[in-house]
Amino acid sequence: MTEDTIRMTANAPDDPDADADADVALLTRTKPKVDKPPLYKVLLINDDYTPMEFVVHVLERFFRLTHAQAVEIMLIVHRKGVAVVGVFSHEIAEAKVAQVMDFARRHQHPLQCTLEKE
Ligand code: TYC
Repeated sequence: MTEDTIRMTANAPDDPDADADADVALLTRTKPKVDKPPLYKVLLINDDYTPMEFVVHVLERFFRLTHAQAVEIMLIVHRKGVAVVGVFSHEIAEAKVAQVMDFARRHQHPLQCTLEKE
Protein backbone atom coordinates (compact mmCIF):
# COMPACT_ATOMS: atom_id res chain seq x y z
CA MET A 1 0.00 0.00 0.00
CA THR A 2 1.32 3.40 -0.94
CA GLU A 3 1.41 6.24 1.56
CA ASP A 4 1.21 9.73 0.21
CA THR A 5 1.79 12.92 2.08
CA ILE A 6 -0.13 16.11 1.53
CA ARG A 7 1.53 19.40 2.40
CA MET A 8 -0.94 22.09 3.35
CA THR A 9 -0.01 25.62 4.20
CA ALA A 10 -2.26 27.82 6.29
CA ASN A 11 -0.52 30.90 5.02
CA ALA A 12 -2.26 33.15 2.52
CA PRO A 13 0.15 34.55 -0.10
CA ASP A 14 0.18 37.91 1.67
CA ASP A 15 0.37 36.49 5.18
CA PRO A 16 2.49 38.81 7.27
CA ASP A 17 3.83 35.76 9.14
CA ALA A 18 7.44 35.61 8.02
CA ASP A 19 8.01 32.07 9.30
CA ALA A 20 5.77 30.23 6.84
CA ASP A 21 7.04 26.80 7.86
CA ALA A 22 5.54 27.19 11.33
CA ASP A 23 2.04 27.01 9.84
CA VAL A 24 2.61 24.02 7.60
CA ALA A 25 0.60 20.96 8.50
CA LEU A 26 1.60 17.49 7.31
CA LEU A 27 -1.28 15.11 6.73
CA THR A 28 -0.53 11.46 6.12
CA ARG A 29 -2.99 9.32 4.22
CA THR A 30 -2.46 5.59 4.86
CA LYS A 31 -5.11 4.31 2.44
CA PRO A 32 -5.23 5.07 -1.29
CA LYS A 33 -8.32 7.03 -2.25
CA VAL A 34 -9.61 4.32 -4.56
CA ASP A 35 -9.22 0.56 -4.05
CA LYS A 36 -8.47 -1.38 -7.22
CA PRO A 37 -11.20 -3.91 -7.92
CA PRO A 38 -10.38 -7.44 -6.72
CA LEU A 39 -9.44 -10.05 -9.33
CA TYR A 40 -10.66 -13.62 -9.51
CA LYS A 41 -8.89 -16.70 -10.86
CA VAL A 42 -10.95 -19.09 -12.93
CA LEU A 43 -9.88 -22.67 -12.18
CA LEU A 44 -10.47 -25.78 -14.25
CA ILE A 45 -10.68 -29.07 -12.32
CA ASN A 46 -9.62 -32.48 -13.60
CA ASP A 47 -11.95 -35.47 -13.77
CA ASP A 48 -11.66 -38.96 -15.24
CA TYR A 49 -14.46 -38.69 -17.82
CA THR A 50 -14.45 -35.41 -19.76
CA PRO A 51 -12.67 -36.01 -23.09
CA MET A 52 -9.39 -34.12 -23.55
CA GLU A 53 -10.58 -32.67 -26.89
CA PHE A 54 -13.67 -31.26 -25.20
CA VAL A 55 -11.54 -29.44 -22.59
CA VAL A 56 -9.30 -28.09 -25.35
CA HIS A 57 -12.38 -26.82 -27.18
CA VAL A 58 -13.68 -25.13 -24.00
CA LEU A 59 -10.35 -23.35 -23.49
CA GLU A 60 -10.27 -22.14 -27.10
CA ARG A 61 -13.91 -21.07 -27.12
CA PHE A 62 -14.38 -19.39 -23.73
CA PHE A 63 -10.84 -18.30 -22.86
CA ARG A 64 -9.63 -17.34 -26.34
CA LEU A 65 -6.53 -19.52 -26.10
CA THR A 66 -4.69 -20.76 -29.17
CA HIS A 67 -4.90 -24.50 -29.83
CA ALA A 68 -1.33 -24.96 -28.55
CA GLN A 69 -2.05 -22.97 -25.34
CA ALA A 70 -5.29 -24.89 -24.81
CA VAL A 71 -3.57 -28.28 -25.16
CA GLU A 72 -0.83 -27.14 -22.77
CA ILE A 73 -3.27 -26.01 -20.05
CA MET A 74 -5.54 -29.04 -20.49
CA LEU A 75 -2.51 -31.29 -19.91
CA ILE A 76 -1.53 -29.32 -16.78
CA VAL A 77 -5.04 -29.84 -15.37
CA HIS A 78 -4.95 -33.53 -16.38
CA ARG A 79 -1.58 -34.08 -14.61
CA LYS A 80 -1.87 -31.78 -11.61
CA GLY A 81 -5.63 -31.80 -10.93
CA VAL A 82 -6.27 -28.07 -11.33
CA ALA A 83 -4.96 -25.00 -13.17
CA VAL A 84 -5.73 -21.32 -13.47
CA VAL A 85 -7.13 -20.66 -16.92
CA GLY A 86 -7.62 -16.90 -16.58
CA VAL A 87 -7.87 -13.94 -14.20
CA PHE A 88 -10.84 -11.55 -14.45
CA SER A 89 -13.09 -9.11 -12.61
CA HIS A 90 -15.71 -10.83 -10.45
CA GLU A 91 -18.45 -10.22 -13.02
CA ILE A 92 -16.46 -11.68 -15.94
CA ALA A 93 -15.13 -14.61 -13.87
CA GLU A 94 -18.68 -15.54 -12.79
CA ALA A 95 -19.84 -15.36 -16.42
CA LYS A 96 -16.96 -17.59 -17.65
CA VAL A 97 -17.67 -20.20 -14.96
CA ALA A 98 -21.39 -20.19 -15.81
CA GLN A 99 -20.66 -20.52 -19.56
CA VAL A 100 -18.26 -23.45 -19.05
CA MET A 101 -20.54 -25.26 -16.57
CA ASP A 102 -23.56 -24.84 -18.83
CA PHE A 103 -21.66 -25.97 -21.94
CA ALA A 104 -20.30 -29.05 -20.10
CA ARG A 105 -23.74 -29.93 -18.69
CA ARG A 106 -25.38 -29.62 -22.13
CA HIS A 107 -22.77 -32.05 -23.49
CA GLN A 108 -23.22 -34.33 -20.45
CA HIS A 109 -19.63 -34.04 -19.26
CA PRO A 110 -18.79 -33.69 -15.55
CA LEU A 111 -16.23 -30.92 -16.16
CA GLN A 112 -15.98 -28.52 -13.19
CA CYS A 113 -14.92 -24.90 -13.26
CA THR A 114 -14.76 -22.54 -10.26
CA LEU A 115 -13.54 -19.10 -9.30
CA GLU A 116 -11.29 -18.05 -6.45
CA LYS A 117 -10.33 -14.60 -5.20
CA GLU A 118 -6.74 -13.80 -6.19
N1 TYC B 1 -8.59 -36.32 -17.29
C1 TYC B 1 -9.40 -36.23 -18.49
C2 TYC B 1 -9.16 -37.43 -19.37
O1 TYC B 1 -8.21 -38.15 -19.16
C3 TYC B 1 -9.08 -34.95 -19.28
C4 TYC B 1 -9.42 -33.70 -18.55
C5 TYC B 1 -8.53 -32.64 -18.51
C6 TYC B 1 -10.65 -33.58 -17.88
C7 TYC B 1 -8.83 -31.46 -17.86
C8 TYC B 1 -10.97 -32.41 -17.22
O2 TYC B 1 -10.40 -30.18 -16.58
C9 TYC B 1 -10.07 -31.34 -17.22
N2 TYC B 1 -10.00 -37.63 -20.37
